[in-house]
Amino acid sequence: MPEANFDGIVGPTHNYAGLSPGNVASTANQGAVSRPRDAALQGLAKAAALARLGLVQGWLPPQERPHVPTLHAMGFAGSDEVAVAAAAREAPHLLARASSASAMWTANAATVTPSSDSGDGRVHMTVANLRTMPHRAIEPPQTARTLRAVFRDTGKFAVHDALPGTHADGAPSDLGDEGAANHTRFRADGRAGGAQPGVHLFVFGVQAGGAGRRPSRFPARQTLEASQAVARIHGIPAERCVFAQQHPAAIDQGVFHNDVISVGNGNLYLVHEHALVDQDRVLDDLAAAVGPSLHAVVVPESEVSVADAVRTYLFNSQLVTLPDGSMALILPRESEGHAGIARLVERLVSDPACPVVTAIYLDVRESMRNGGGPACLRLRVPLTPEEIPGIAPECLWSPDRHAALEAWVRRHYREELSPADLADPQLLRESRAALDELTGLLGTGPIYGFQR
Ligand code: SUG
Repeated sequence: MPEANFDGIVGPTHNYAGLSPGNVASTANQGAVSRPRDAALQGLAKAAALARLGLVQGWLPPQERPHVPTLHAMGFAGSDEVAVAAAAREAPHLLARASSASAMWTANAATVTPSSDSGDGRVHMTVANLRTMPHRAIEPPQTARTLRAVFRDTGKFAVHDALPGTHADGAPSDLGDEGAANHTRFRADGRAGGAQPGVHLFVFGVQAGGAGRRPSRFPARQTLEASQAVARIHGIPAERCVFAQQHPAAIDQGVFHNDVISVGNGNLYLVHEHALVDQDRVLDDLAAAVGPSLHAVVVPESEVSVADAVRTYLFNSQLVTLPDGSMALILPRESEGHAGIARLVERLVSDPACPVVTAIYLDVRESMRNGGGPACLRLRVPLTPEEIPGIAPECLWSPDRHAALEAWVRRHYREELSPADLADPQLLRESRAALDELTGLLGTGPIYGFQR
């Protein structure tokens, strides 16, 4: 069974608001004019490309934005239109936070444990609390509703609410959790499905309570304690978990998630030499847990610098197992033409000991300009064939539904959007009309607040 990927459909308010300090692209493109229609079509084209390689492919719908309940909670009272207009006038940055299409990066929706690895034989998902970035911290409740509507057979799937992002008194908790972007599952062979047990690498940026090393410039979003909590909730045996710290210097250079500096699948791990603290020890621990078939490719700074990894998103490629058991590397277009990356890819593809047989470059430029590459745009869900019927069928890829979604995007999405356009009350109406129709297309039932 090849792996399943669930891509986030880019929402109609996709824009560049510069909301993520520590994410170099987000900061650099603040205020630029975005192209929501292109963004959504690029995402759908990526999903189609993966489906046509023979992988199980699905979609997860966007969230409702602007999120009026967030505006109401901040004291912008009145009707939806009045609240948006008041926020636009008095606090445009708060309106931008409530309007981000950031739920498109579904690698941050949840951490997933397949049924072969969990305590009770179900697929477990813990929704990420995303508490470090205010515009993302509003995602979890809707993410939980969405995942429960899509992975709807509770005999097969357990969707856990996000870890508490705040204490009872409202103070931020230490349990920052960014989901699958900091988690990699390995197996002794190259396969990716959920039928055989795996080994789980959880990468954290910092320890709660201030112990240990931490970055000095940019926030560390994932805490060790959050990763440990997820492993506990999912019932993964301790001997199948490895916890490792992201290098603080990497975070300070813009590696805000571990999937910006390493990528793994099956028995293959592609990792930059400066990714982790005590990296040699971590690789030894992984090899001990996975077995001698683990194939680690350590990419030196001299071949691809950390800065170039951040600029090109080489490590945010999707590394996927194809139906014949070989692997493909799906890279962002931005990494094409880099001499070091070209050499590395050539080495991977020509090495008979390395399962990668092909490299495919795809265009997800609109998402990349906000710091989201191919791997950010999808939630990986290792499944068994028996679990597929437990998923809302219209959320799974088919040529007809792909065509219907493309037509839906063309009908509803604006060609361009500037941050100033977020004030337009018509954008709220357009977005709701689009999402209302989408829940019909994807057969999820009414999942949004405005529908209830
Ligand atoms: O959380 N960007 C996202 C990008 C997430 C990428 N995901 C992974 N690496 N898995 C983030 O920083 C930018 C939004 C803005 O600035 O308008 C943003 O949220």
